[in-house]
Amino acid sequence: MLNSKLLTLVLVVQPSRVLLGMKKRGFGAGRWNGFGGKVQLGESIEDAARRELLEESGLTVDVLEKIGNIKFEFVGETELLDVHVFRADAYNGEPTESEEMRPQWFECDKIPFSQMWPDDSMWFPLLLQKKKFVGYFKFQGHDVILSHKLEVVEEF
Ligand code: 6U4
Repeated sequence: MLNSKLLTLVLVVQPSRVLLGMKKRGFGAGRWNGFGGKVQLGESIEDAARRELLEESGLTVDVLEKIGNIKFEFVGETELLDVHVFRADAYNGEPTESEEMRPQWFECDKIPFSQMWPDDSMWFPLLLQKKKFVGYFKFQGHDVILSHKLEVVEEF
């Protein structure tokens, strides 16, 4: 059995643009991504999502909508990543660079998929259309997807 590690990922979406952060260190460094990280002991998943968003981007949000759940398996690793994806359509504060992330707005038709995790180009369109989804991606290394499943769901 694979152990699973709970992670969060928050995308702040405006009518024509989305906020991404360039990951400066750690897992996924060098890629644009949403803001998130590990859920701590005793913390709810949504509280972790808010904490990581604030730590990494300087933003707070009133409403976070749970929009996706993606599980990632990496061949040769014993840990499955269980990533809970949230969308926020309004935010407070100004995006601010942190030690971990450099935030930048991207127009929705200019999302830099070639500099993102390769799964993102598959589920981002669903996120932007506000469709809830569940996915599973099996990776070889960090660049190659060996197999995947992705489906739209009504509820989680
Ligand atoms: P620390 O605690 O800073 O060492 P780090 O190892 O940098 O943590 P962390 O906590 O930032 O990792 O978590 C990784 C982040 O990357 C989470 O928000 C989930 C996200 N992530 C992981 N795999 C992903 C993938 N394939 N596609 C994607 N996001 C992914 O879009």
